[in-house]
Amino acid sequence: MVRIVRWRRVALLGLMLGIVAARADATPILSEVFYDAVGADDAQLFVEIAGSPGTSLEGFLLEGINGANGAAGPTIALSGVIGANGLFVVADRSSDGSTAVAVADLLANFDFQNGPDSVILRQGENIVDALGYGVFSMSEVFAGEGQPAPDAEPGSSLARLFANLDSDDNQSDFRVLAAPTPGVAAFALVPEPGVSLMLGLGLSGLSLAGRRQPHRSRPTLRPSTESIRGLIRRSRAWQRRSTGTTSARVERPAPERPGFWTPSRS
Ligand SMILES: [Ca+2]
Ligand SMILES: [Ca+2]
Ligand SMILES: [Ca+2]
Repeated sequence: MVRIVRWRRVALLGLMLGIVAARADATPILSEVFYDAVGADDAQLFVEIAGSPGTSLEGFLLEGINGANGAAGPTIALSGVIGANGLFVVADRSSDGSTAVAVADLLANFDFQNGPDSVILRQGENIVDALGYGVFSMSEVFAGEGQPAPDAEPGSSLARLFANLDSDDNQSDFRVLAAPTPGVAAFALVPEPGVSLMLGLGLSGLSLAGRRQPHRSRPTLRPSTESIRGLIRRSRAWQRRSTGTTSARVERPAPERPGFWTPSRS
């Protein structure tokens, strides 16, 4: 009975991951926003967008929404195509046309405000993703999703835990990155339809993992991401043991079972 309860939890989590990942992959989303540099913001800021490689951003717009009064602007009309690594970086340029952003696919002149404010990504008039950050009072305008992300300190950015996972809750989807990473991000593996079904049935393990960028040696994963991967690794090891697999890897001592699988006792 205890084992059935555990499998149900794995099945539910697997199903949720499959659904969330598939939904996020269909439309470009915001993956990182850097709006407040140390010192002057000019030519330092960027917005990173994640989506399927080859997706055209023609017709998409980035826009700031002023938390004080809901006014829109700056508005940046996007153009270009999401690269092979699934990312596209819109970087602020200075008056001479240059930028200090290390990786840039499109240059534009913009400066998003410190929070409480929001940045939205829309396709025409249709808002496809939004990030609100900071503490909003009752009279201020939050144009993000769910609960706002924290306001990042100068020099820090707001980035998704996984660039392609979007639960439409800014607080849980985004974290503060002390060192912004334009053009680099961790992705969750999107299960194939058949694998999604297996996940739903509890017959397969969780299949989240960071994906390396082809042009980088290794993406920098923050502690929160590392702990998620560690949790998944431990889950897989325990799952192999519980299903009686006889692979060589099972011969090694199995680590502690993840805490969240322990059934609650009343
Ligand atoms: Ca700013
Ligand atoms: Ca969203
Ligand atoms: Ca990034």
